[in-house]
Amino acid sequence: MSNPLYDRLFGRHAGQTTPFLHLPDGTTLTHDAFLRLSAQLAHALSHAGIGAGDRIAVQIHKSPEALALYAACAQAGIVFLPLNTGYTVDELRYFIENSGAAMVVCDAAQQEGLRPVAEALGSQMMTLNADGSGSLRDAAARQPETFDTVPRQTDDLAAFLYTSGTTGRSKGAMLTQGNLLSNAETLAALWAFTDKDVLLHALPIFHTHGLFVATNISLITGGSMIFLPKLDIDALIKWMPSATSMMGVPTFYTRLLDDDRFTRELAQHMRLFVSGSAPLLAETHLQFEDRTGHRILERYGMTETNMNTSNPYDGERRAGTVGFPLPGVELKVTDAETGAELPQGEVGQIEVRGPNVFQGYWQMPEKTAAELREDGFFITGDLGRVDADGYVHIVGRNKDLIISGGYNIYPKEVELVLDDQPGVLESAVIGVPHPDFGEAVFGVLVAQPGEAIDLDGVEAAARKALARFKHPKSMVIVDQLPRNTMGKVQKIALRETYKAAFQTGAGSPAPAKRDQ
Ligand code: MLC
Ligand code: AMP
Repeated sequence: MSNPLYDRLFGRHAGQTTPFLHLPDGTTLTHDAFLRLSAQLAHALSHAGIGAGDRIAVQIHKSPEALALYAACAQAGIVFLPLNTGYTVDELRYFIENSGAAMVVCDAAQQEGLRPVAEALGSQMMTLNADGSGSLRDAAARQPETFDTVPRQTDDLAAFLYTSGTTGRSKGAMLTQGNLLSNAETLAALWAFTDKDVLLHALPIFHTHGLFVATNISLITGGSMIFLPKLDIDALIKWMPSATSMMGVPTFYTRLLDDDRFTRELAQHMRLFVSGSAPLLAETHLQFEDRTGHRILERYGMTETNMNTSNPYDGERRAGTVGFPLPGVELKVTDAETGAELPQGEVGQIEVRGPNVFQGYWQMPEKTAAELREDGFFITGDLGRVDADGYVHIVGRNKDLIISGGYNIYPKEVELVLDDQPGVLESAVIGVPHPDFGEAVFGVLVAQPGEAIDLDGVEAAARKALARFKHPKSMVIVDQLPRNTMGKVQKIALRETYKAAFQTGAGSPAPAKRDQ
């Protein structure tokens, strides 16, 4: 019996002493060494009683060991649940509880904070630190370097990725082996990846982009990755001469363009630059071409669907568009009210169907039914149109969502925290243009009659409750929020009012202030 995900991404490299990970200290981990490490981790998990179908919640820094844990889960049939390293204990409690994770793997620094959460739920705890040390690694060190792969099928679950919800409650998107494999195979072929490719990898590995797009493509083709812990422009510039390709969110490209050392010569040998997870401004696309002669290849995806569309590898990569539906993926633009397909060229909600589309939200049948139609089309919540040449344009969102530096923030989640603070009557959280992050979180607060709001106190509360990237980068206090005749807060009007809030100094947020 086989295990398609493990066999096709990992197992095929057994015994191969070709490089897999080039690390910042100049060392290299081969495919074979990586697999031996992952087999040891699989034994350690199995020894702890974690087996096929169990979930493990993982909040750890990017490291070869962290990636090997993903491989170990694939080999042992365990459902991998990676979590943003920025999440607070308050946020993690929900994910661990909701997923029923049998084990929590975290950095030692988080262990004490998370222990009560894990204990209350009966989840085991192990640690894996940024330097690869920790109790999981210790347990693995004593184990054999081969592991009997647990049989799985393409429709077995491989991973849960939590995506925030419009009501403030996150939903666990269930992804099967087949979902991940179909996308990896399609993209590797479409973008002409081979075992000669060296991918410059500075994305986090707890989201679709860094894990399932970048890593799975490298694995399926047998290429290697320059595996950097995070985005650091000095490191990107240092390592670029050794790379053939790079993937990043738009902030990667704007930061590179802001650096004079990023020259045509530095980028000349590169084969491919890919952007996604947030809109790449046409202006950035054009500036990049002007500077380097390369056209960034923009693609469009989401947690629930992996990748849906891509600009062509050979052919015109059109600025401001996300290209064509991937082979095997159907895309239609529909009327949000009726669900009827709209004529070509009209703007409506984007729906997609294909082997990439997830199975639904974990234990949330109503939410699944609301977004995933019975005929298999998933309602993305993005608004777009298809032009006469077939290019898809994303023109907006039908969901109240902010995308900041490629991270999603649902305003409701932030508003719930702000509304809870002393002196706050209500709040509205909006996304406004930001030179570095594309969009940034901006909070508009209204005080209770006769009361004052302590903005420092509000910030302190946000620090406890929410990951840093979700915090308003600036807040204002106003007398009242603009509402329509139905009493609904007019966020469009607020976005218009505060659209220049971050346009003053490059990247530096305007100070919190009272708006008279
Ligand atoms: C960091 N900060 C952010 C932020 N990242 N704030 C808002 N949005 C973000 N994305 C905060 C930090 O906590 C810090 O706060 C301050 O901003 C400055 O931090 P920094 O050092 O400049 O940030 P940096 O570490 O360089 O990170 C920026 C980034 C990173 C853009 C490189 O956010 C990143 O790697 N984003 C990629 C996200 C991603 O992979 N998305 C894919 C999702 S999958 P303070 O106050 O402490 O100073 C998906 C599907 C698809 O969407 O299609 O791919
Ligand atoms: P996530 O939930 O983190 O997977 O984010 C998915 C969302 O990111 C999509 O629904 C889009 O709104 C947005 N997105 C991803 N890629 C692009 C892109 N190339 N252009 C515009 N928006 C994008």
